[in-house]
Amino acid sequence: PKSTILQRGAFILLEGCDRTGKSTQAEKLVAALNQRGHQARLWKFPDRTTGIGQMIHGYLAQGKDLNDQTVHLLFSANRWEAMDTLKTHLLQGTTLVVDRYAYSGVAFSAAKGLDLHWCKQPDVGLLAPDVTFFLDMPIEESMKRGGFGDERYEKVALQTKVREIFHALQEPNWQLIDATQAIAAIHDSLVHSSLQVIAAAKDAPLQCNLWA
Ligand code: FDM
Ligand code: MG
Repeated sequence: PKSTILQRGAFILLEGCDRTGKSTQAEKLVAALNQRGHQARLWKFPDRTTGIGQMIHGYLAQGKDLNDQTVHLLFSANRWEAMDTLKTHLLQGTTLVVDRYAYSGVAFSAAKGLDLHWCKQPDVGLLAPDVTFFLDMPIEESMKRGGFGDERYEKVALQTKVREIFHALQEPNWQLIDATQAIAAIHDSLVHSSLQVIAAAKDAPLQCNLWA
């Protein structure tokens, strides 16, 4: 019999500032892909469930102080500790819908004043996304969605800088999404693009070359 080669899943990333709808869209996208018969699952960074993730949570939500470089490296380590699991899922044919990644890592740390080049280095060689959907909207608009919460980075001035740095980090496989559109309209275009990305990625090798 003809041997069948397992086709890998796609690495689909959603990036953007706070309150742009990433988590809503990520959940809806996973459900829609599953409904269409694609194995898909959600992954969220930071993953606050690990030991490193708990240190990050203490810093973001519980007022624990850490210096900027240390926090940056913890966010990066939180991605590296997930790599084997993410690769296994992709190689087993599962598409990953990832809510934030290294672009958030660099954008937030550089917005705080760390050197952009330095910020990228710990994440060099991570799995590279097949597509990045950048959900973009003016910070004043996202603020109208009920304002920011109490976590450390939920401040207008910082988010404004983060947005600028995100724009500077754009790569050819980014798709800019106008996040002021209706939830259903954004969802439809994410599903449409994701199906194309899944079809294109299935025979391509995994790329462990982020920023390499
Ligand atoms: N954040 C997120 C970073 O500063 N670096 C990172 O590497 C990542 C993944 O953590 F303000 C910031 C972005 C946000 C905060 O993220 C918590 P969520 O998505 O709100 O949980
Ligand atoms: Mg948040």
